[in-house]
Amino acid sequence: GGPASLSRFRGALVAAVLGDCVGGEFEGAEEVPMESVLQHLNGLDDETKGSGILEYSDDTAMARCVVQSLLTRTGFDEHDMARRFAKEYSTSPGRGYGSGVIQVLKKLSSPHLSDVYQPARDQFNGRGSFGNGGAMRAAPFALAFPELADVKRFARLGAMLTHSCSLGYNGAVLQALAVHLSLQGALDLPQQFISRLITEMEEVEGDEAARKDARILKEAEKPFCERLHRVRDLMDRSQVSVEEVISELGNGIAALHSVPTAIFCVLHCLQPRECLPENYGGLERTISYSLALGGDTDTIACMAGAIAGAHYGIEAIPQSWMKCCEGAEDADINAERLHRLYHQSLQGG
Ligand code: R7I
Ligand code: MG
Ligand code: MG
Repeated sequence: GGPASLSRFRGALVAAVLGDCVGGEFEGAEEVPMESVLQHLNGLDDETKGSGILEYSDDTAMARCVVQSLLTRTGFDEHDMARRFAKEYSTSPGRGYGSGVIQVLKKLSSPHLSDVYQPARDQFNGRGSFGNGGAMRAAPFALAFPELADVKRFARLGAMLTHSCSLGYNGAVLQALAVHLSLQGALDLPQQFISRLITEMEEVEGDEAARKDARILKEAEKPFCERLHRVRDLMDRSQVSVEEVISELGNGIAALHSVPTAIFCVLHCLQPRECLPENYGGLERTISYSLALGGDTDTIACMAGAIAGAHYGIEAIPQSWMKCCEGAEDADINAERLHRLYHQSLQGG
């Protein structure tokens, strides 16, 4: 489809859920042979195996709250979104939440809370979390707001409800930007895509709070920009080993060690790769490659899935995968609603 087509919206939201559901199998694994990934994914085709349904984790649970809030409030409402996060956690606490964020979610359920951003600020001795929990649920912001400035602003605020460290919320901004650009068809020109992201993040990370956090955490002056430059170097090469990707970009639970990695997975899988089945399309390649990196597989596959899904569209998603992932149907329906909201705003409605 063309820029911002319905197919792209559906692809983005559904593939994010699939990445989370199929990635759960390998989360935390140090080494994941591609053979195991393909076996896991092929098993989804095999109905006779009765593999049952793959449940979604916190990544999707929180993204669903973001979607519902944006749709119900027809825009960003921090109180409503915070309430939904808290309610979701208290209803289903067993979705695999990060160990720190649980404290925030408990505090957010207090009816006496006046500043909904305060619990997040109290994390990790007052510096806030740099985990990827803000980024893993950032895609819907790109599907709700057509204007780039709104995508950046609200992805940041939405992440700050749980992640007040700039290395956490700027990961969310980067993820939302990547989905935004992909939705416009920007992945047709991969070099320009990565340059655009670097230019945008130069500005985002020029912020005083970001500079201060980077200093304290002994990171590069502009940590996400530095990683995006590494992504560009790696994507220019014909051969890259999984070990190099992990050592250059990471596969961990920090936003800095997972969002650029997810972006790399998408770029690397734009072309067929030797290690992947020939009959796989780009979306299948992206998800399977993300899993083979090991580490925070559900989250990296979820984020890569959203970016890739916005590029390839819903037609690229195998029916068999969709059928066995919890929440995939709901995501498809919600994508249509977000598409309507997005185009209403475009028309100034
Ligand atoms: O970021 P968050 O929501 O976790 C998301 C991850 C995804 O992989 C999900 O799939 C799920 O598995 O969890 O949760 P947080 O608790 O805010 O951060 C995750 C972890 O990052 C924390 O439990 C810490 O181990 C680590 N972390 C930090 N450690 C030290 N100092 C995050 N921020 C800090 C920090 O400032
Ligand atoms: Mg998870
Ligand atoms: Mg995870």
